[in-house]
Amino acid sequence: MRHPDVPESLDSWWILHRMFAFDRLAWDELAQTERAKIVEQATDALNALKNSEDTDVGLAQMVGHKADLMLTHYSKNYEGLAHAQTVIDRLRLSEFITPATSYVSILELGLYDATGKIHAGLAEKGLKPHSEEWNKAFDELLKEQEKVPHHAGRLWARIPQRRYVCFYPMDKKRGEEVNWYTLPFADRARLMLDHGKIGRTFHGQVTQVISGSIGYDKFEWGVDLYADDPLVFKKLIYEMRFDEASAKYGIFGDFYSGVQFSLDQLGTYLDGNKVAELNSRLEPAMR
Ligand code: 76R
Repeated sequence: MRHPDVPESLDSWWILHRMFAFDRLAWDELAQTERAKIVEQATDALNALKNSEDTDVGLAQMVGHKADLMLTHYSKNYEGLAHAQTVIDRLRLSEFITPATSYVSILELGLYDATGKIHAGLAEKGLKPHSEEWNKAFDELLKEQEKVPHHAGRLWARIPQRRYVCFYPMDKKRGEEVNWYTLPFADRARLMLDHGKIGRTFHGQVTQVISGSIGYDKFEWGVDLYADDPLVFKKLIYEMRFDEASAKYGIFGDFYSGVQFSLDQLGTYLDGNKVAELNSRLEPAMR
């Protein structure tokens, strides 16, 4: 039975972000043959995680002291995240990368609008809220949301293959005076609608992946943004700050940004003679 104030969501990939510090000087001490072996072992393991229906993995070189390397793992089930973590931790590469921080969440598409419409539709039919009939009809209508093209395309989308990535966790404020969770449903739905409108003015310039993390991590959501130009992050996030949902209710954790690179560039990243590239030509289907 659902609390009437709760918006539904469609949930898909389990997501684990892992940030590492990389000991570059120790790596540089290694003989070329040793490096090659370690890169090969890591590349094979990462390839297995990437070329699977059930999992995906993304690599990014991060800028700033908080982390050097970010791995983004997607999995169709929670166990898959546990597996991915173990796979990485037993690599020889792990002697050179130290976990700095991590974030656990699940991709979600928020359904304020649809939830409101479903509630209204069931009320029109005269069904008693939360009766057996109501619940059944509700579940069926929610299931249909998965098939709406706008949702279907994003629900199980793989990690966006765009050069720049920005990740940060956020909450909606629960203060004594200002509290997102005590706002009436209709007000929150309106605010999210406005949020979506501002967001859509950046459509095409940025791919956003919102994941819910209540129950798994410190904040309530993880926000991943992917773009072909890093300046887009500042422009978008700044503009959002003026939107009521963010201006009044948004609370943010640390921001992380960096460049995504292709799996076959792992050796280039580790050797560090140039910035590893994202070879999206090789991965068109995953864009
Ligand atoms: O069109 C749709 O169906 C999606 C509408 C939409 C929802 C439901 C949407 C659009 N977002 C939604 C939900 Mn978003 N988003 C953020 C941030 O920095 C900040 O101020 C906030 C961080 C950004 C930058 C951003 C961008 N969004 C959410 C939620 C869940 C809230 C809930 O359920 O209560 C959060 C936490 C959140 C945060 N949002 C968009 C964007 C952009 C760019 C879009 C438009 C995407 C597009 O059309 O391409």
